Amino acid sequence: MLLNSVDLFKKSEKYIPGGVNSPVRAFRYVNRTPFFVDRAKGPYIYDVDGNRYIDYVCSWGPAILGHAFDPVIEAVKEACCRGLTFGAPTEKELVLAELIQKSMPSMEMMRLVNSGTEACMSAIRVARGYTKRDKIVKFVGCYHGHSDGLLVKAGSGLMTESISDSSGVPSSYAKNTLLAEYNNIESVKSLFEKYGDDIACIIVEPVAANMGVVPPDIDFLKYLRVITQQYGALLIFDEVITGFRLALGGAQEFYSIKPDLTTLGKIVGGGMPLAVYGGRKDIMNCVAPIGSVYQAGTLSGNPIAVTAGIETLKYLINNPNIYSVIDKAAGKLEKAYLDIGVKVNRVGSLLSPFFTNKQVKSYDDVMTSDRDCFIKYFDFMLNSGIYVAPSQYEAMFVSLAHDNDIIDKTVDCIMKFGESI
Ligand code: KE4
Repeated sequence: MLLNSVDLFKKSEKYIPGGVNSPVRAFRYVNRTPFFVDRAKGPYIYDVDGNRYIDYVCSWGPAILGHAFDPVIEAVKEACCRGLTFGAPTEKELVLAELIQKSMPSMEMMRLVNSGTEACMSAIRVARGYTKRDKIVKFVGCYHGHSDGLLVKAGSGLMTESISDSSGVPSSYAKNTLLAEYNNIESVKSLFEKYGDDIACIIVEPVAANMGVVPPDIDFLKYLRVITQQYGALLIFDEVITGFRLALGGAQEFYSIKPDLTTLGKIVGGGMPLAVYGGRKDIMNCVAPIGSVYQAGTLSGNPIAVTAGIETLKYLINNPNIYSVIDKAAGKLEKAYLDIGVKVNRVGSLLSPFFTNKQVKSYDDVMTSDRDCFIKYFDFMLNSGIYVAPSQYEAMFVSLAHDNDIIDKTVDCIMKFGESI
């Protein structure tokens, strides 16, 4: 007999911490046990208990074309028959790099890796190697993966679990991580006035999406570009979420700001374990084997993951109207939240409702959101067949598969929830 989610969870807890391979999946923020997934197709995700949900988590962003998108699946199937991994260069890695460079001209050179964590960790190491400086600036509530120096007041799963700094990170690592406030120019200015010549880089989510979605003030983003140039530090745009999400050229196209380095993940791998870091040629020339900054990986540029990435990017490049389609669809959801009196932040197909009376423009504003109300919302949506992120500090993603009927059903559900509060 096939086990149900409750039994699978109980059994998984014996072997895997929290029964899950990434904390937010445990549904602890919403005081529930998680469903276990059987499969997904298009806008839907199916659990092992026979339930079907409209999925707005989209695997935390990658599924911009919907789940199991046929052209990607067909290409991956064909690639698998040619071998899963070689540990040697393939033409496909070059093809993907060219597609990325064509979409994001600032990425003059790049390295393919296997996770956003690895991309951000490597980009910071390159920034330190290039500038010969140790300190970095990140923003409270922003999340750049789980490498040691970045688990300081990070967002996403740490906020969900109310962990401000992960244990196991030596204070000697954390001391080189300077913290500023998102959308607060003064907080950045004061750090540079005090440490400017020791700062290797700023790493920033150009749209914060790991404390819920908090859009940047454009003057804030522009200031980051100016202050880093002024002090000889590098600007790293962490576009793991925004890359290929806001536009083909990501947030750097959307806001017309050119970073020195960029990290990509999620969409760029089409749902497979693939991420990228890259940027100015003179900086990337520091990377081994041509430079002294070391980074390596057995499955870096894996041919199956690269195949999924190529097919995804090719479809996005050949169908640029997708971005206006998903923007419009997300706009309908935004209006529904506003109509029921819930605050909402949206940038393109990325959005988050907040259960607070404040306009959410900062980490402190996010923290005024009411968790009990969020849990009521999550429960209502899930019981209505709609799966949104099980945490206030995650984003909602709209995909090409969320067609008008799906969006209308979701709007109806949001309106009904509004009647219940
Ligand atoms: P990964 O190592 O999870 O592939 O990427 C880390 C990362 C880096 N930068 C940004 C802006 C990110 O959002 C992420 C990872 N995002 C979270 C969800 N917000 C992944 C989900 C999870 O941790 O389970």
